[in-house]
Amino acid sequence: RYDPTEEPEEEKDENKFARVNSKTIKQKHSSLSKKDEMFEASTRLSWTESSDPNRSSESMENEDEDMQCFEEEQEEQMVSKIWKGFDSEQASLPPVSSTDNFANLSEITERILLEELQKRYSTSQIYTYIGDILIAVNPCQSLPIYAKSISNQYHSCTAWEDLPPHIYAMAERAYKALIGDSCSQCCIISGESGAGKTESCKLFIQQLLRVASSDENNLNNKINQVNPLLEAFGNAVTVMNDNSSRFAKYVELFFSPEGKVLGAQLTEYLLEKSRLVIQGKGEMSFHIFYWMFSGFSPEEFELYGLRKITDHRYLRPLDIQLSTMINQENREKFWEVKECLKYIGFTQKDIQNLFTMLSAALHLGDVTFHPVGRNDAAQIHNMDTLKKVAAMLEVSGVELASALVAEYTMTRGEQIKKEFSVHQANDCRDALAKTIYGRLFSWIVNGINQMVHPAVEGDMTFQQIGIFDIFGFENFARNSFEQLCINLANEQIQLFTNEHMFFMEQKDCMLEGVPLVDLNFKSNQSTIDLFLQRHTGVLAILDEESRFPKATDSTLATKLHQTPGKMYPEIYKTPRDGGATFTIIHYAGSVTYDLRGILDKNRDTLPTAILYTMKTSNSLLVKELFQSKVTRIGSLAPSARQQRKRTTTKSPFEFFKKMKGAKPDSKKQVIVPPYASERKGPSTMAYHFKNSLADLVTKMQAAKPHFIRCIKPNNKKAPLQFYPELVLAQLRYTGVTEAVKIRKFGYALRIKFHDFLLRYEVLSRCIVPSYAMTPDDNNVKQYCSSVKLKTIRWGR
Ligand code: AD9
Ligand code: MG
Repeated sequence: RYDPTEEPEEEKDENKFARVNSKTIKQKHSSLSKKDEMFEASTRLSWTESSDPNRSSESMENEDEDMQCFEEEQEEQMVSKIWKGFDSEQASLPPVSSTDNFANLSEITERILLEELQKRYSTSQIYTYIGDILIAVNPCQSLPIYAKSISNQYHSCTAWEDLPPHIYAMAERAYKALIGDSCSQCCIISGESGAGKTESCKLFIQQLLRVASSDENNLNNKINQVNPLLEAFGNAVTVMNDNSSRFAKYVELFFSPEGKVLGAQLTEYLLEKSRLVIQGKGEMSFHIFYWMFSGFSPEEFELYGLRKITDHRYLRPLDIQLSTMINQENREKFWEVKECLKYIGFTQKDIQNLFTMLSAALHLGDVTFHPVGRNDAAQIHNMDTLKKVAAMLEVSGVELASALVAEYTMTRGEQIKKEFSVHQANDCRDALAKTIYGRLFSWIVNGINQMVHPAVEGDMTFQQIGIFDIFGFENFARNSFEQLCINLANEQIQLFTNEHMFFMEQKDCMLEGVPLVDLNFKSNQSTIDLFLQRHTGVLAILDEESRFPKATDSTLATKLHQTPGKMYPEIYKTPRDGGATFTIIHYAGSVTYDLRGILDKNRDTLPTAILYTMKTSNSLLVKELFQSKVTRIGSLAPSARQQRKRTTTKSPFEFFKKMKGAKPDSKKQVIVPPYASERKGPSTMAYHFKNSLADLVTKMQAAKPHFIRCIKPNNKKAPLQFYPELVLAQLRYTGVTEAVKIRKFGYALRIKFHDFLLRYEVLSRCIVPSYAMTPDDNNVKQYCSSVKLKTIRWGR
């Protein structure tokens, strides 16, 4: 049993961090890499700095320089890790070309678009603009276009068209708009699974951090470390992507009025917890498990009671050779995760607790049941394993054992015991493991937020740039509740993008009297209504059925076929046999959903006895994960926590409202977004999903959006292979072909009338003679308001 009291609680924050790092790094790897040496050197420096007051100022300056070098080198190495083979000396951009912006093409047909995109792709020009939208075709290989020198070029470039299209240009746009218009921005990245959304998100953030870093408290590097950490716990190998995000995230970067990054905040949505207990064909569990088994030392194996990866049922996919997952690459990744955790600020104790929980979840998966007695009630088969789990969770073994095999209810003051069948006990065990994993993930995210959150002083308000990276559209052989949520989230993003691109554009053009061509793009609003409508939507009916203990897959299917099915016959297809499936014609293709087990997934409840057992655990972490009201984040030492003045927020939404200008109250304690089951209203997955979607839309609507559309060129993850049909399907369903039309006919190039007048002042003689006599800004402003013209548009 791991004793959390063994380590002294009150070690001093930064010094402790430095000491822990330095100590553990020395102990751990006998052969240190260059990065490790640098890291060790830096931590040693920060430790000696505080412990030796007699050092000369010269040596301190040298150390500062060393530290700066180290940070710069670390950032470059971080980039090179993402883009393997990267070499800043070879960094180069393709030349500017006439096809950089498709809105400027003189002729537009699908064929031309496709040919141009393919031509560009064959010369590694993966980025293309359509007006101000960026298309990014996944290169499926590292390209030398992300070096710092290239970042600088985009940062210092004043005219959009002077450099070829690039994700850095998009980040610059958002950044310049943030500073220039003092208005929050958001970047919406969409595309199917494996199209490159997460990589784009990383690059976008990287550019912002490079140009706006304040480098206080190593914030830049800390934020850079967030992604690898999240990916370790939230990403997995799927048939579509070897590093598929199994959650959606919204990253907000907060800026000072001068444009310096002050901190970040992360919101995670809908982790696919079910992956922990079962994986589809060709798919794997979350990366961290394979990395753990590759990287644990013999002592750690001993400490967490683990031996071989093949011993554990949850990690035993039928069709993948597990032994291949234990390798040097994964070993290094595991070390990196540990370094990241430490670097961000998790204590040694936090990290040990974290791996104890992960191991407990694995052992829990190995607990099996057999039927006994006349009613075939479930009985635990392997008590030794159960005891191991109980010891790791620091709960009573007897209580845990009885909570896993029976439910207890109170009727007329009497406690009634209802024994589980083996099937029910299996479900109960898996539900507990999934809850542990899901809450642990939230705990990590909350911990990260605490470390990278901006310090708030006085009346300080922030502007922000938010970046959405969601899981891509999915269509597997069997699609369940997870795919339904993922695809609905994609529909919502699609609707937002459409609304923005088409309807706003059309409205603007109509107001300004610009003639528009007929666009045959169909809105997907009805698909959103089909799912989200109150009372009659798919999710409302699912919630209603989930309240009835006697509801079954087929009663649910009948209700769905009869209500939303009848209301939206064009999108909702009932199966011929009337069975427990339905097909939805999504914007990206039709997907058949299997309703089997969906009610249980939606209920997502743990029996009260299990909750009680967890809440009474002796482990601070388990208690924290299962307590009713979350009152603190992570388990930072109090001194470290007190060091930061923070904003108070009860939900991501409230937090957002505060950041929009209200004065945050820095005295109160930080409250994290409550865990799923503790929110008001029904504690179903569908309910929380709806809330998350609403939150997502509010965030998107409150900022100026920038769009990045990621395209997958082939299904083999192979470089330089461009399958026109696959790409065309994506161009069509994401409305890219129509977007080109609207951009072109809506006049792709635009400039504010005010800026136009100032810039083309010399031409104004013929159009505004009185203005030309006194060309100053006030006159221009007056003239602009008198003609009520906001924008000048032109095209070819
Ligand atoms: V999912 O919906 O999370 O399953 P994403 O996020 O759209 O998916 P991801 O960003 O993970 O896809 O990209 C898939 C793989 O493509 C990455 O692991 C990289 O190997 C590869 N990729 C994507 N973009 C780039 C890039 N700009 N340069 C090099 C890239 N490789
Ligand atoms: Mg992703």
